Amino acid sequence: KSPDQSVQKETTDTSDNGILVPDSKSVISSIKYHAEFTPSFSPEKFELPKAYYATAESVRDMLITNWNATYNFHEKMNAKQAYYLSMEFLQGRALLNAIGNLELSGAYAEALRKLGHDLEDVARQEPDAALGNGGLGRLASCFLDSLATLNYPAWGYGLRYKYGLFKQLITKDGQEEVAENWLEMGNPWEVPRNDVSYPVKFYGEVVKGPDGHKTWVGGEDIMAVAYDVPIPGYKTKTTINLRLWSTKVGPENFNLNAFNNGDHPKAYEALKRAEKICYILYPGDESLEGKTLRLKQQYTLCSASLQDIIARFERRSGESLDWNEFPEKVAVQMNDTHPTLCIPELLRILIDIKGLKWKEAWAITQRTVAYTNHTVLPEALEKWSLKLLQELLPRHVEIIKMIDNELIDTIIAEYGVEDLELLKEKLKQMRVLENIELPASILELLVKPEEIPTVDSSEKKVSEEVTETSEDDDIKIKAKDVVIRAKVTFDPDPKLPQMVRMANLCVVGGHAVNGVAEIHSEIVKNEVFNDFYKLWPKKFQNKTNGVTPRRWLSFCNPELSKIITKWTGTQDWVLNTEKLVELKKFADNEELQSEWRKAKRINKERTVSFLKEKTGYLVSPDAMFDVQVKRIHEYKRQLLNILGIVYRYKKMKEMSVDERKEKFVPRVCIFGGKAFATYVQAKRIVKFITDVGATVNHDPDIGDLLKVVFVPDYNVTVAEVLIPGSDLSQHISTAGMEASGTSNMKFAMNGCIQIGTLDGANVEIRQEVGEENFFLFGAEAHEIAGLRKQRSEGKFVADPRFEEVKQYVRSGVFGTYSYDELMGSLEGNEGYGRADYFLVGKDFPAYIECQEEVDKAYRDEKKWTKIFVHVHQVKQQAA
Ligand code: HBZ
Repeated sequence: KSPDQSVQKETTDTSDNGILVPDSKSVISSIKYHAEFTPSFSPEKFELPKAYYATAESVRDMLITNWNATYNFHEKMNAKQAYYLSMEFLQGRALLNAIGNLELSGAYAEALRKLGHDLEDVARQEPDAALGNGGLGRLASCFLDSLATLNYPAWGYGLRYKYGLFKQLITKDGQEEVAENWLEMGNPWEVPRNDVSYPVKFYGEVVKGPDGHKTWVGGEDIMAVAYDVPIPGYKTKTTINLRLWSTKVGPENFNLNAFNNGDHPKAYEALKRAEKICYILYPGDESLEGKTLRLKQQYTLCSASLQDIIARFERRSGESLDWNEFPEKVAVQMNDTHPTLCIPELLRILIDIKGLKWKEAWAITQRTVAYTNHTVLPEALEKWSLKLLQELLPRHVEIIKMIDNELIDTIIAEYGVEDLELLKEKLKQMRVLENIELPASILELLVKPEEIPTVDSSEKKVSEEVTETSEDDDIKIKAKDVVIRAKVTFDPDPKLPQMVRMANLCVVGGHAVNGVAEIHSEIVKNEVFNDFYKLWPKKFQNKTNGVTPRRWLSFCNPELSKIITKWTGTQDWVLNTEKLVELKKFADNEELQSEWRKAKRINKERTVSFLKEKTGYLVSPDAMFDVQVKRIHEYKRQLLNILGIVYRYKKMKEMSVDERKEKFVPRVCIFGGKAFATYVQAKRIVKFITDVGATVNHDPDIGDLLKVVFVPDYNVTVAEVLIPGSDLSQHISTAGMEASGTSNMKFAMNGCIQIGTLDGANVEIRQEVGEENFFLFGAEAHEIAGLRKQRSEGKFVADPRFEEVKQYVRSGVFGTYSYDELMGSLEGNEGYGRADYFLVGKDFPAYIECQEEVDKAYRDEKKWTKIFVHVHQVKQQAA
């Protein structure tokens, strides 16, 4: 329930609290007030940056009022609260979203007009809050919008990075990265909570008291300080909180003596070390430096958030505090494995600080936390070096070992000791700890008497040392010589690093594991975590991703929204996208079709100006806008798309003018997306796309028949322009590799037709929109392993068209850059690693044929518009 449903206001009503007076007159006075009293800008002028800031501050006043009401309401109700822990929140801009959700867009537009400004221009002043990389971060932000809208008692927890995702420049060399200082002009959407801070410790050691009680002492202490970002729901007073942590040190850590002695670097050392933690989103983790920093970030998020959550639980419980009630009041959802340290941290607090026993604390933890998996790529499943963890978080390593022991017990109980080889295999695959000997207590059960080696004195010494180390309520090491047996039976490989597998820790430590689309959740159950699924089938669930229809349709596409409201007769679809089904009835209606085309045209014209401004290319809105925007990754196969374009270009060049006009519809092929700064192959793909554009776009033979545009610095704001203005969108990942995709949903909601593989949420979108309305091609997930095997055995015979296109690229048509490495990766030449691992060659012929079908469909205007209307019905689970 909303905190105040009984007093839902019309937009012109006056609120009972004296601040909320959402008509244009009071909006004007609020903006003027902030323009005058917000000290961030000089007083003389009311220019755009200042207008934006003052407007945002006036909106923030309202949000804070609602935030306080929501907070007090949830405090009073003491309902179970959900906490979404995520290293990333890709919020984008807040102004239009906030006034849209508050239904004050009209009042603000009018107020600003009277003050001499246009709302859109004012909104454009806001930098994107890009505290995320891509889908995972944007999903977190969409969830917050929906949780608030649906009146859930829920908060997000994240980090307040000083520099969010880098700004991408496109130069003649491809992608260049520049730091993005999004906080430069201040951030009107955040409220620093100087009174909400928690200590976070690194390094140090664990000491054991006479009663066996463990305490983590010494090391380095920093402070995590809360910055709150109010998140308004749509048509509700509920305004939830996104609490972002920033890091600093207390004054006692400023080395005044060093400063007075002139050693300034030393004086600031601790401060810098602390502040550095929140400088940058996802620092490159190639170096040890980078790795330590990333781990510090993850632990800061987990530790500060859990301390905060626990303090709230204790306060709300008052006299009747009962730790077993914790999971009844608290749900912690981990957005991928990045916040896995929540598990040992909650255990540490419950055991070491609150005095609970292991068993009780373990049960509470498992009932509290849950894990969302977002990837099946083995290289993306996070692992941390045990050595690094041991150094940075010694107590957590002890706790992780205890969790590992619990798991080992479970595995032994499941598989028994009869077939030791099978058991060894399962232990090897499933344990949280990788390449680490088994604890002696467990080995005792496993090793057959005949395997006990003769013990010489040096080995005995080893065994005694190891016997010293372990202890705890439930885990007792029993026999010294058992450890020596371990060396025989489960010898770790000294050449391989000892690692902690975070995903396994999440699966063991939580009560639920979910994939993010039906097909992905099946892969999670049947492949990635199959052994765990067999142990705990009920833990595994599917939660297909969704996107908020407020930002991604209602606000970014007002033209289409008006039409939807007119034809469905209500605005209810903004809250309940199931209502969009109503439109199906009118799919053939000529009046609707013509309105629909007009709306699309307006959106395409907006895209034309945008592309001109960002790239200098002037494209024709008569052409089909064919768009692929997402992070650049080999599995997403931007390479397949661009090779398809190159093939098309080559064919055009071989034809007469009439022939090519007959065969191909004019297309503007738009790409956007960032490559991870150290991902060389992805950066080559960016360079390739821009090189193709540079040739094709200036080819007088081709004219408007084909244009290739790479939009620099793709982000939420760019997506809000490009998606409504697209005709066709591409979701063409190698089947089984894209967990879900979420832009596929955004495009569908905006009536864009899709070409795609049976991957991620494409599968469900296709079911929803109808097979005839989805351009499907390519190998299916269950075929991929076989196809790869075939390739590796040299049995793959490439289609001649694929050979032709690679050769064309190599011929130098697109400039002097050598594409040997890029093309070679598709062939598996020696030195290029995995031979076309993403099966571009295999799917190439099906892809270009499917694109020909798209051309044909586009020529039939009525049919195309009808597909638009159908495509639009896509169901939104997280609305
Ligand atoms: O999460 C994406 C998936 O690739 C996409 O299919 C899915 O729709 C989306 C939401 O569920 N995953 C990511 O965006 N992942 C990351 O951005 C990422 C960030 C830091 C990492 C690893 C992955 O360390």
